[in-house]
Amino acid sequence: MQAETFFNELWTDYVSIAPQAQKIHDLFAATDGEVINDHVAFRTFANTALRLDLLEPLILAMGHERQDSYEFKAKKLRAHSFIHPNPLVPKIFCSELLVDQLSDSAQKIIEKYTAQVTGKLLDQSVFWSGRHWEMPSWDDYNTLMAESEYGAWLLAIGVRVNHFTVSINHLTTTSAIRDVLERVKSAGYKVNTVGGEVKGTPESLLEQSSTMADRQVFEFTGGDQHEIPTCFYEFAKRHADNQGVVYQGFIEANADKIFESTNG
Ligand code: OOG
Ligand code: NI
Repeated sequence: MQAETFFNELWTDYVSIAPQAQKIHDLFAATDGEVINDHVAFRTFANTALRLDLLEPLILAMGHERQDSYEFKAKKLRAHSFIHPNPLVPKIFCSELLVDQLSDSAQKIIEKYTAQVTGKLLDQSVFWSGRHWEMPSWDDYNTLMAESEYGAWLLAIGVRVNHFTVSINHLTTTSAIRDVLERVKSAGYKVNTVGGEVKGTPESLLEQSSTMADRQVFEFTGGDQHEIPTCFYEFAKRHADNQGVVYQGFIEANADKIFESTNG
């Protein structure tokens, strides 16, 4: 599959549950021309039919290469990032919840829903075809929430893009992340303030910020309707090192805080 088709499919699915992203995108497109996407991110459950090791070949098949690996001990996550030889093709950050580190009751809930995935053919459409199991019950969602916000989010939303990322380097009216944030905030969107609005520094070569996730009402199995966080939009400014090479990696300490954008 062409990377372009892949990212177009992802965008369509993403803005259907994060309409704020389309609006913010259009705000910048109106003044800055084409908005370039730096990366997208996926979340998944380890030890299931959608574990990271099974999703990775689908990402590599588009020409991406494994860039780096990360661990988030407190959140019980691990992740890989992937970069494409064509610098205009967005990078991909894919994390997974280390399910076997959760309590037995949390593991049972995850097993109950993810067992519905087994046997399905895995192709790239897995990333934009919504949740691959029935909507959880409100009880199961909350039981998981008590142990892992990431787990509850993933159970309700599924393996699909949780954010696209505006490349500030490619904007034409500003190159400062603070300007971008002011514009987003004055348009009425909430920004993730965990660890400060801007994560990272020019010295660490990557500055990142994100909105707080959009919210949508879902009908949980059993009939309860509740509004829960869906997906968010990120803004990334990459800096050059002493050799003039623009940093293309991710930073664990930043990522740890970006994860919190669905926690609200
Ligand atoms: C991914 C968080 C990490 C980044 O740019 O460091 C990330 C997530 O929220 O699933 O996107
Ligand atoms: Ni990100």
